[in-house]
Amino acid sequence: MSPPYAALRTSAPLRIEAIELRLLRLDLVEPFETSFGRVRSRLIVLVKMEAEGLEGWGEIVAGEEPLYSYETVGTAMHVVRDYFAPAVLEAPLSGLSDFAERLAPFRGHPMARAGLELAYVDLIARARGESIASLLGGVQVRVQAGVSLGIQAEVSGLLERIEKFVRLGYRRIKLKIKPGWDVAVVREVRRHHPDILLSVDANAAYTLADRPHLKQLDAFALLMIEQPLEHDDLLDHAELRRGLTTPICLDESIGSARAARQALDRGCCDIVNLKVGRVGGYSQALAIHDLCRSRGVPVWCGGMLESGIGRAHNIALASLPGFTLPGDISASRRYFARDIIAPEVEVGADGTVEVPRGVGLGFEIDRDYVAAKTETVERFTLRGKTVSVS
Ligand code: SMG
Ligand code: MG
Repeated sequence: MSPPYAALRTSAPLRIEAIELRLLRLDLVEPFETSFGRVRSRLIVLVKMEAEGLEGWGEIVAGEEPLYSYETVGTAMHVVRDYFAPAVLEAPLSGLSDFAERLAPFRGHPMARAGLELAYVDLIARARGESIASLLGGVQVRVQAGVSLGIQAEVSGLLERIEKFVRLGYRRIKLKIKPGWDVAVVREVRRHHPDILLSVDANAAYTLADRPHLKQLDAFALLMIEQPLEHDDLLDHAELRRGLTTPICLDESIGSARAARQALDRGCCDIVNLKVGRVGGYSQALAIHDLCRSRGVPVWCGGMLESGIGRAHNIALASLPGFTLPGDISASRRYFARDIIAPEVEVGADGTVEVPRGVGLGFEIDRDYVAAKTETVERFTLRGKTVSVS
C-alpha cells in the first residue's frame, strides 16, 4: 500500500515562477530566555512561492545568531539567494522527491531548505484543493497544546506563569533549565504542582560529567529531559540515558532521518522532539515520524517561536498519528500581541488546538499586517533578482 502522502512524493509538475524572501520583525509578548541566551523579538523570514496563479507560504526558523544552531537569518538568506532558489527555479518540480534531489548537491542548511519546502508543500496542497494536514495523511482533528517557559529572574515569576497556563488548559508545561536554574527550581515547581505533565529542556547546557547532578531530576517524575548534552552529540546521550530513569528526548541532535535512525539504534533517546524546520522539511519529518512510530518511540511537535505561518505547518504535521505527546504548540497570543494569520491560533479550554481543514495552510494571511511589518523583500525569478526595502 502506498503511504498516505504518496501524492506529495510525486505530484503534477509545477513550474515555480517566483520565490520571495520577506523579513519582518515581531516583538515577543515577553522575553524568552534559554540556556544559550535571551530573545526579545523574532526576525521572521517568510518564503513565498508562486506558480500558476497560486501562492505557497513557508517560514525559515533560523535565529539571528548561531546559538540554537549554526544557521542564522543571514546564512539562510545567503544559501537561498545564491544556491537554493536558482536550483528550484531552474525547471518544473514534480514532488518532494524531485525537490530533495534538486537540493541534494548542497550540504547542510536544513532550516533554509525547510522554509522553501514548506512553501512548496503549501503550493501543492493549494493546487490540489486540499489542506496540508490531509495531504500529509494527518488523522488528528485537534492536537495537544503545551507551553515552553523560559528562565525567569525569580522562581515566583515562573510559578505565576505555570499557574496561568495550567488554568488555560495547556496539557504540558516545559521548563527551560541551565546550570544554576534546574534541580531546586524543578523541586519548587513540583511542590506546587505535584500532578502536572512536566518536562525540562536544557538546550545542550550540560556534559556527561554532570550526570550525578542531573540524576537528582529523577525524583520529580518528569515526562522527559530534552537535549541535556551537546547539540551534535548522540553517543554521550546514550551513556547518560543508562544512568537516569527520566526519559531522554533529543531535539538539536536529530537533524535528519539518518540521525534519528542512529539515535534509536544506539539507544540515545526515549522520545523525539520533531521540528519540521530543524530537519530540513516534510520529507525528513515524515521519515522520522514513520520510523519512530514503527519503533514505538513517542514523538511530539517542537516549536521555534514561529509566526503563525510556521506554526500552521507545525499544527498540520502534529496531526499525524505518531504525535502522541503535547507539543510546543501554543496560542498566537502566547508569543505575539498580534499574529500574521487569521484566525489566530487558539488553545481550547481542553488544551487542544484545532487542525484547520481549509485549503493549504488553512489560515488566511493577514496581508495588511505583514506589509506593515515588512522590512525587506527579495524576489527571485528565472530572469534574476529584485530587492525592495521598506
Ligand atoms: O515555539 O513554543 C515555541 C518555543 C518552544 O522551547 C521552545 N523552543 O529548544 O525547543 C527548543 C526551543 C528552541 C527555540 S529557542 C529560541
Ligand atoms: Mg528544545
